[in-house]
Amino acid sequence: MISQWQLRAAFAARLSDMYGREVPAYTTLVDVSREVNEDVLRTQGADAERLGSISRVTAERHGAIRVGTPQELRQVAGVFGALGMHPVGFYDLREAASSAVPVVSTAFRPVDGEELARNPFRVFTSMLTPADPRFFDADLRSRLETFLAGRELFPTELLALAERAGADRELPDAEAERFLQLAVEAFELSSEPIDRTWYETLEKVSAVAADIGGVRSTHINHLTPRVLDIDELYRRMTERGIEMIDTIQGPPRWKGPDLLLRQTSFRALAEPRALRAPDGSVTRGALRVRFGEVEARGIALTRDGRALYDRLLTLVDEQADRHPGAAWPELARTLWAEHVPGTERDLAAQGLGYFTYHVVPDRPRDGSHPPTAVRDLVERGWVRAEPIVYEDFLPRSAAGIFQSNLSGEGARNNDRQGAAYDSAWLSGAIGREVLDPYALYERQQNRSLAQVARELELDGVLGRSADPTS
Ligand code: OOG
Ligand code: NI
Repeated sequence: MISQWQLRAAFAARLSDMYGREVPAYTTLVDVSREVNEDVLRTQGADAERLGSISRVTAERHGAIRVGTPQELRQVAGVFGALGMHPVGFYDLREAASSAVPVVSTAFRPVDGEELARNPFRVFTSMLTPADPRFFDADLRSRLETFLAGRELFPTELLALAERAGADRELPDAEAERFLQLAVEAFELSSEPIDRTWYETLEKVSAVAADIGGVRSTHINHLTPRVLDIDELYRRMTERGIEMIDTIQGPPRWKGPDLLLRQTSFRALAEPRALRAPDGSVTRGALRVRFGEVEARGIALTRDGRALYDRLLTLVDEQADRHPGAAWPELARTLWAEHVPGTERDLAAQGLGYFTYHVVPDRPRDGSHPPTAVRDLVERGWVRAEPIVYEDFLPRSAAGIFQSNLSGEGARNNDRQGAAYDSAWLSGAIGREVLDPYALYERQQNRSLAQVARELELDGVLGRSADPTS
């Protein structure tokens, strides 16, 4: 029998092999990431593994895929459900992007600590929004919906195996092999000729819409390795002559703890694709839609921490507008130093970051009673705080990654009212609850506090709603 996590790890590894064959520059990115990680491990020692073991980080990937309809999203949720991955978070990239990115998204990922440690594979999954009149008029919407309704992304056999794996949380060897084969195939780039006129019609509205709704299949858009020093990676990729986008998205490089997520990518490459002209003839063309991305992960922030992050981004933007000559990362670094706690301890004490708490084996044993506040327990050496790594995505960074790799701005009519989507709508569409990432981190933190309370016999003092800031 092959368990869910083994299926997940095998799927991630096979997808990586497949994508490496399709996009050789991805292999370079993986190689350089590995070199950087080895160097960081050598210079920083155990500190380098504070946000995940080196074996987890080396195998860690996130994928990005794009589908067209709620039904396709439900099907893909079944495939990821088989791998023990659940929808977490709602991202509205229509709002986060200034150019035309007509999608709403979620991320499928494992949710509990043990599963994440085994293999944290996650997939950022976007769904097209043909019903949004800012992008699609009634005629185009109806043609698009008809086109999408007539295609099949996932064969019935795959969906049936997925359902079985989801229910049983494992598959017999032969079925597991078949499932993996079909699942990887479903995300390969198709060689079927693309109707050029239809693709171009959609491309005028949005390159993303064309990539999703202009073809009869789906494909992995990118697969992202995790690196421990993204600035160094950026330098080394540039040195190798690979053209990177202008920026690293997310928090700036600074002296304090790594927070949330920093990402960058290399520019979308021209890939040969078969195109069908109106007269039926097939020619070899090229499309630029797939790129290579890399990420560095930091500490998960609480709602307050995240509000601070969002506020600082706005502040940096305002200052950048006022001082057109100033470099964004420099402005950001200055503001960070001013407003963000420079140590993990202060992040925890101010309730800005998520941590798990653990009783220290060599705690004071002089007969004294432990203090009853989490902050005091940490400060007086009874309890140690370990950062919880951020497992999710950032809408503004995601929009930045989308945009920096689009060939054109597309078109959007902001005079029209956008179609409304939210997490509850998405849950209904998928037929599974879209989980709240904050609730997941909080549960992990609270479980560790409950354990501390049991071990130190502080039950009732450090209650279920233990607040590490108190
Ligand atoms: C998804 C872009 C967002 C990320 O890492 O933030 C993303 C896409 O291009 O389909 O992958
Ligand atoms: Ni990505």
